[in-house]
Amino acid sequence: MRLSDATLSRLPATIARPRYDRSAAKVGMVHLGVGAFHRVHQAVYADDLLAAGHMDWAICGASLRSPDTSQALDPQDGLYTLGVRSGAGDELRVIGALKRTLVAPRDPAALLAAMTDPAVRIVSLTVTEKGYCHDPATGELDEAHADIAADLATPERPRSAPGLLVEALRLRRAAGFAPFTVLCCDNLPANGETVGRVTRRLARLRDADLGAYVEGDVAFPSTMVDRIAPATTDADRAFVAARLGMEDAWPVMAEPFSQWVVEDHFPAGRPPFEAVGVEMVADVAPFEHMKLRLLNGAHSSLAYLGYLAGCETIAETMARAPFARLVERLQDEEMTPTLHVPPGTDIAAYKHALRDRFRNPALRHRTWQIAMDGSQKLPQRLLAAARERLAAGADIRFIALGVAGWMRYVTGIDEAGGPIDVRDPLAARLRAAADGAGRDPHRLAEALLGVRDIFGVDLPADPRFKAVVSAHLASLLARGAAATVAAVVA
Ligand code: CS2
Repeated sequence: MRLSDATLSRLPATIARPRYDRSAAKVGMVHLGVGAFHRVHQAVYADDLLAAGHMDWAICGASLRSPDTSQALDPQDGLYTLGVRSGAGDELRVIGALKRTLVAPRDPAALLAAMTDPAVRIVSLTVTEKGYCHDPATGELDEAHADIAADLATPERPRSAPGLLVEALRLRRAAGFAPFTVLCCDNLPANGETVGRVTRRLARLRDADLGAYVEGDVAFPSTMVDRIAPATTDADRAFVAARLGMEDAWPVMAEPFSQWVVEDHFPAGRPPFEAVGVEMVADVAPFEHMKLRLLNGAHSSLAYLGYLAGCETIAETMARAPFARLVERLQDEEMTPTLHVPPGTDIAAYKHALRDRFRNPALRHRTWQIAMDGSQKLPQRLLAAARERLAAGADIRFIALGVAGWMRYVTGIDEAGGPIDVRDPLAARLRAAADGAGRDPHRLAEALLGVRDIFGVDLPADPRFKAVVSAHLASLLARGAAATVAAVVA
């Protein structure tokens, strides 16, 4: 038996499920990038909206690459299980907000038609940092990107996220429909502004008039999104099937915590997000900095250093006292002083809760998963704060340790001499830089700091930055991550 509309009533009574009439729900949002994060976060808020009777806000979810999600969820009528895991046990809930799933490369016309439907007033995105085809150091559109070149050559068959947005907006305008609002839900700095910048630029490269339209008429509110969601494993699938008494081809797992802060700028209209716990604010920046630097900055540091020290998960890394101490010192001494704490936030309690979330023993969030795509993550997670502190003449030794951990990691060789499966759009370049430099820490630091897309031109030119990063890297190469972290936090 498989989870679907027809089998919903046969679920055990303990499993929460949609109690609304799914057939009456209408698609009001198209989402690009219907992966695990979307399904544990935005889709759950949408499910709450539908349950509260706001029936115009179901989601049509699209994958931009792989057909896997659609193949798993199509036979299930878009239904899937959310497993919320904590030390206190697991709670399962079936989510009904995904009305339809599409696969962009298989049928781009169907996706563009969905995005052009006048009932759709929001197009949201979680396509990961690299999906925006921007230069991570400057935030500008990477005009040399293969997908952008392709989308300029055949704009009516777009394959990049910015290409899809531009073509759908053009079609809506041609049909006389109001534009949708673009809602970015990725961990980018000033995410709305960044997506707006690349979308406007691409529209302008297509034609000046379209560029002016996107510039003048389309809103790109910024957001801060937060919920930890490890990749689903076969063990999770088996566990969920046993509890449901039926198969679910692709359940998703998450922690209990969830937060969504959204800039309240939706000229095309929006659901009553505040009714389901979304914080609607005028300025997201303080929330975004707090989250990217305290959570993601610490997460990436733990991922590289923990992986090197032989830890499979974040919880395992946090169980080692020096690593937990590093998180505390990084957050308290170097990151917090760079923040404007959002009004109403108790920052000490926020950090305390964060560290508890990292310790969640039930989550099994792999260090290798978080280590992915470091070239796209480092600038907003670690380097922005480093720049501000260097400008103020302040110490950066804990931030620099995360950066050095990343450098050691992208050499592709672990501490036992085995290979590391480095996943990064720049992996080949990083590996070539590392191989060319050999194991001399100064040459290695110098070679990797030369990757401008990550470090820009200012950081490599700052002797203080280079000195502290190379000193950490020397220790990582000579003594390994565990001993280095212990020495730095002592
Ligand atoms: C993580 C994030 O994989 C990663 O890089 O740092 O996905 C993190 O779990 C989320 O941002 C939490 O909201």
